[in-house]
Amino acid sequence: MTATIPGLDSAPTTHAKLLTFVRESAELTQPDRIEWVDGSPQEWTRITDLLVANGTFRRLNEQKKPNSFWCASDPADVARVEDRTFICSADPKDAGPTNNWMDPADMKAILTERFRGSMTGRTMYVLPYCMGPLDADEPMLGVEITDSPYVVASMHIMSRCGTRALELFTDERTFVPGLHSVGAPLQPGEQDVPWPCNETKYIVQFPEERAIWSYGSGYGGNALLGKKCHSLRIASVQARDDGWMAEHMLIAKLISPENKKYYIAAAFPSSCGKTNLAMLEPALPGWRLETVGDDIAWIRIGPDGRFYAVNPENGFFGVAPGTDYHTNPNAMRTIDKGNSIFTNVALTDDGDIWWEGMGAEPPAHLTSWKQQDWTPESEEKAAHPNSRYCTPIEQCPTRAAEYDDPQGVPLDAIFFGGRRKDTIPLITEARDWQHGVFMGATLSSETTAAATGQVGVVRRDPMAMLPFIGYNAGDYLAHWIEMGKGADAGKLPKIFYVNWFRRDEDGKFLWPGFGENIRVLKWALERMDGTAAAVDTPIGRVPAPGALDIDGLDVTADDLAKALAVHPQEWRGEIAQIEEWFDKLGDRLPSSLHDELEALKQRLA
Ligand code: GTP
Ligand code: SPV
Ligand code: MN
Repeated sequence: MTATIPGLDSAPTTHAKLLTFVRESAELTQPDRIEWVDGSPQEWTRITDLLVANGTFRRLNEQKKPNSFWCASDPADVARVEDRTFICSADPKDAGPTNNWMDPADMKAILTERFRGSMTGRTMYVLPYCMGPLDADEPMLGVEITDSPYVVASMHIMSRCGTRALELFTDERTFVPGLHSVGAPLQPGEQDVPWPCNETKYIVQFPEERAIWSYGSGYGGNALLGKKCHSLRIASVQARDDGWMAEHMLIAKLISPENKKYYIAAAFPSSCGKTNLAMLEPALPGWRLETVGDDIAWIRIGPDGRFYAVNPENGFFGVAPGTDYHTNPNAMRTIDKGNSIFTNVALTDDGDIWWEGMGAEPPAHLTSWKQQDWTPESEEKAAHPNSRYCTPIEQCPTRAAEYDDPQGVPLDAIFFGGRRKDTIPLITEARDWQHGVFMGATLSSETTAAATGQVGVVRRDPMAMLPFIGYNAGDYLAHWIEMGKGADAGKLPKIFYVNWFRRDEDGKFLWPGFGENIRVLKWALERMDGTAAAVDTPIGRVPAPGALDIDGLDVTADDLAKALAVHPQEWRGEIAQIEEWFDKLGDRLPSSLHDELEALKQRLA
C-alpha cells in the first residue's frame, strides 16, 4: 500500500536509518506524496508560491519588502504551549519537577493514534538540516518530517537545510528525528484552510531516544523543530552527557573605542530582550557591536580551558512589536532587505507590514493580524504581541564573521537578565562562578506573550531555560557548577545579572534601554579589566556612584539611583520565593547553591 506513495522510493540518500524513519512516518501518517527538501532558491520560490496560492501567505510589496510574505496564523495557534510540552524520559525523576512528564510508551501510544493518517491529503516534506556550521567536526544533524509548507519555508531561513545538510549524513553519524504534523488531514474534496492546526497539541521530546514528536501546531517554537525542541531540549540532554551546554542565549562581540574585543553571551527569558541586545547599536561613541546569535548558544570548553559559544541557528525569529529604527535599527535593516516571513503582524494598505511600536504614528488603516479592518481607534492591537519576523542572519548588517565559525567564540562574560518591575537592579556583578550560577539559578521574570497563558506573572526561570531544560532542573544546575570546574578557573566568563525593565511608581521604565544598554555593558567590561568602581551589596556588586558612564544621557540622578537600588525589604520577599523554588528542586539541588542562599540570607539579616 505504502509503495504507492509518490516519492517514497526516490530518496536522494541511502542513509539506512533515515530511510527507515521516512518509511515508517509515511506508513503511519499516510501523506498523498513525499517531497525531499533540497533547500534551493528554486524550492523557496515554489513553496512560497504554493503558500500564496493556498491563502497562507500574502506577498508583500516588492518595493518595500522584496521576496517577503505576510502570514496570519489561526488565532488559537500564536505561541509556544508550555502546558502541552512534555519531556518523556523513562524515569519521571529525569524530567524533574519543572517539566510535564508521561511514560514514553504511553505517550507513543497516544501520539501514534494522533499521527495515524494525519497527513492524508497533504504532502509530507522530509527536511534534513544541520544546526550550527556545516564544517563542524561533528555536524549537528536533524531531520524534520512535516506536512506544513510554512515550516519548510521558515526552516529554509532558520537552519542550514536541504542538500548541503543531507551531504553530511554518513552512516556513522546520527541525527535527531523530528516528526511534525499540523494534525489536520484532508478528506477527498475537502477545502483546506490557510492555517491548518489541531485544537489538541503535543510538543514531545524523548530524551533517551533523542527524538521529537510535535502535533497540532504550526507555530514557531512548537513546529520549527530545529529551534527550541532540538537545539535546546534535546541538545541540553546531549550536552549534559557529553560535557557541554545548550543555552537560551544571544552571543555578541563588543569592540571598544580602543579596539579591544570582548565576546559576551546573555540569557534572558522569551521576549525579554535577547534579539535587541544581540543587534544593539551602541549609543556611546566609538563602541561597536557585532552579532553572532540572538537566541541559542551551544557552549563547549576549548583546548585552552575557555568557554566557546556557537550559534546553531541561521536566521532570526524575532519579536516584532517594539522593533523600529529607534529601538533596533539593525533588525529593521535586516528585514528591509526582504527574503523574510512575517507572522501575525499587521498589513498596510500598500502591502507593507506594521506593528505596535513601529514609528511615532500608526497608519490610518491596516489589516490586523486577525485579518480585520483596523484603525487607530480600534480597541484591539493591530499585531499580536507575539508576532514575529523570520529573516536570514546573512542579511544582518552587524553580523560577525565568526557566526559561521565551528570553533565558536571565547566568552569573556555571561549576562543573566529578566523582566522585573521591581527588586532587581539594573546590573549586579557576581563575586565568582558559584555566586553567578546562583544568580542564574534564581533568575526571575514576568511571563510574556511568547508562551500561552497569563502574562506578567513573576516566576523563577533558571538561566532563562525553564521551558527548555530537557531533563531534571536540579541536575541542570549541578551541570552548570560542574562546567565551572571543568574550565580553566582563571578564564571562566564573569557573570552579571541585568534588568532593563525596572519601573518607577508611575509604571515608567527607569532606564532608557536599547542602544543605551551599552553603558551597562561597558561598566561590566571595565569591571573585568579592573578599571570601574563598584560597591558591595548583600546580593552582589553594583556600580559605585559615578561609575556608570551616563555622559550625554537624559536620565535623572534619582531615576538612576532607583534603577540601581538594592532594597533589603524587597529582597526578603524575594528570598521566600527562592526558598519555595529550591524546595521544589528537592535533593537534586546542588548543595553549593543551597549554601549561597544561606549566605545571602545572612547578609540580608
Ligand atoms: P524571544 O525571541 O521570545 O526569545 O525574545 P527576546 O529575548 O529576543 O526579546 P526581544 O529582544 O525580541 O525583546 C522583547 C521585547 O522587549 C520587545 O518588545 C522589545 O522592544 C523589548 N525590549 C528589548 N530590549 C529592551 C530594553 O532594553 N528596554 C525596554 N524597555 N524594552 C526592551
Ligand atoms: C521564544 O519563545 O523563546 C522564541 C519564540 O524565541 S519560539 O520560537 O516560538 O520559541
Ligand atoms: Mn528573540
